Amino acid sequence: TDRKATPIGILGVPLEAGTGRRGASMGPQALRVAELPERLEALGWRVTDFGDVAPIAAGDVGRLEFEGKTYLPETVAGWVRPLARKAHEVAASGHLPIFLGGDHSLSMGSVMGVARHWREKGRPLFVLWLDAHADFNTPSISPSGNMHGMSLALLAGEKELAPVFAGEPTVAVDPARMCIFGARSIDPGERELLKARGVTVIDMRQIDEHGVSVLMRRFLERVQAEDGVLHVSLDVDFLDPSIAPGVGTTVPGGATYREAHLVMEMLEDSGLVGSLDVVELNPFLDERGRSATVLAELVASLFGQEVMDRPTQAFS
Ligand code: 4U7
Ligand code: MN
Ligand code: MN
Ligand code: MN
Repeated sequence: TDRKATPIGILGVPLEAGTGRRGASMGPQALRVAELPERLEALGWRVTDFGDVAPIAAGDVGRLEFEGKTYLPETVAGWVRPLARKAHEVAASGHLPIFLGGDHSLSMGSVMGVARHWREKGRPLFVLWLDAHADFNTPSISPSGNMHGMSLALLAGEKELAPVFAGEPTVAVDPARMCIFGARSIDPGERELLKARGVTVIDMRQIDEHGVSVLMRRFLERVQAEDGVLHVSLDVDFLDPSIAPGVGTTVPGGATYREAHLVMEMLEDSGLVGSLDVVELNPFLDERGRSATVLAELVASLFGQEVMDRPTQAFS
């Protein structure tokens, strides 16, 4: 089937309340300035930019519900509730959604909406979390209280985070179908919770030892075997800070330029990707647009940009 028959739908999410610092709200615009949509059009995709999501009031998510252990929960809830609705709408209208962040708490909404769509279609949803972090904290174990470090835990259905969606069920994705890839900073409480929930964690040590391609192939084969569809959540800090400094939470020892592109190229070859988040870009911390440009290039790779046509038929 021709993947490019599916139009791409872009949604900006200028949310920064999930982090401890300002600037990520400028991310969607910086990615547009780096010509992310135009690069996809040049590859033959039809692209519609649906503009930026607008937040609503979510005063019912009091600080009290989280015992004062989270930072701005009502603001984050006010963004991710309408985002989940919009994400479902864009997916249901036959678009392949790309969410431009904004901090990583936005994935609470993007994945929630996309998950509803695939549930209706009867396809199991897998999540590939490309990140230095696991984002599997809950309010009671988080060292910072920042909600961008809690999104995957919410999506796995952790009860403590249910007030974000007003107590509606939040098991968007079976934790056994989550794969964190590129991890190198996991908090002690998170580590235990990840093990208890059965999340796959591929850390940088494993990537050093086996290489990106073996590890990616292993995961993609699982998705394929279950006739699944894949949501990719790309956090800028997956990349080494030397190639992408425009992010608030740099951790040394990240993916190189080529490792990251190889991940994208393998994802493209798999044909399994149904939606994408590009999150945590902080243009205020960037150097002359470098990080925004690297991200736009990576997204192009994920949607078919290649150096040479690969003779897949002849050699497979
Ligand atoms: B990001 C952290 F403590 N784990 O919870 C936390 F190290 O979306 C960082 O991956 C979370 O950038 C980083 O605050 C969230 C911290
Ligand atoms: Mn993250
Ligand atoms: Mn629907
Ligand atoms: Mn991160």
